[in-house]
Amino acid sequence: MGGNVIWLFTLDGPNHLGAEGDMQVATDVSDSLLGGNIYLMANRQSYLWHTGDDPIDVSFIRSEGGGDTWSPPLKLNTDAASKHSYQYFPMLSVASNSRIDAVWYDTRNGSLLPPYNMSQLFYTYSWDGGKSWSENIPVTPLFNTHTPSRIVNDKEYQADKIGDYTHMLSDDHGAHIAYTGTYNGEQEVYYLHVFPDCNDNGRSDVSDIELEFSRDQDNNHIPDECGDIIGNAVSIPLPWAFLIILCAMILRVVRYQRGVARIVK
Ligand SMILES: [Ca+2]
Ligand SMILES: [Ca+2]
Ligand SMILES: [Ca+2]
Repeated sequence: MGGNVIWLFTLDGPNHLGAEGDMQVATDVSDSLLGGNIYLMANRQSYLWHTGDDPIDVSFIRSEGGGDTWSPPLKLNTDAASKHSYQYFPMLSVASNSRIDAVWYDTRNGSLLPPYNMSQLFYTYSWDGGKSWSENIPVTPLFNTHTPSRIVNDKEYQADKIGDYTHMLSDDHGAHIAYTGTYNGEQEVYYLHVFPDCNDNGRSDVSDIELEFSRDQDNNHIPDECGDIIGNAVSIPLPWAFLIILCAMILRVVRYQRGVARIVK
């Protein structure tokens, strides 16, 4: 997975007792071209980790070879590395139309100082077997993972553990999640429905295409008005694009001048 699956055994972390070995496995059981693929997702810490480095990320690997061969790991959280950034409690499931849904707890928008006790859930999805993914999408408000506190001998202690008591199942239109939150000052189980919505109309993009509100001429499950919408797709960075345009313009000017020179001769 590109690192160690660690135990977050620190009072400053979002979940004092966990989440060692929290690895999710999902398979595509459809008869599509992606059928038979196996996917793994885990929270992991870099092998080269040092104090002060980003403590943990969520990563993903895929197998098209029945588990005999695996892809290189891909980091699913796309925020910048930060010592304040905990991504943990991975959830992974595959829909019957081969979409992969991935969700995790994330502190990136919480406190920038210890304790890192404010988390929210983030979502991303893939339509091509995990080769490329949508942007990271926050799908819940922040909540305090150290709630409720408890009193022992008149001393207040934070909650030791909020999870990893989560579960997610996908259908063609989206994913259904059960997770623990603390919006009412105590640990409670919540239901969450997430779905791909690249055109931001509040309806699953699968429904948009089925109901013909959107076209999908290239049959990639993505409404054509969204383009490729992929959050981590390989794209030409702006400086390179600018450089290429500049070179093309220079080339055209040189060709034009040569043409003019030939005419003058
Ligand atoms: Ca991180
Ligand atoms: Ca939509
Ligand atoms: Ca499309």
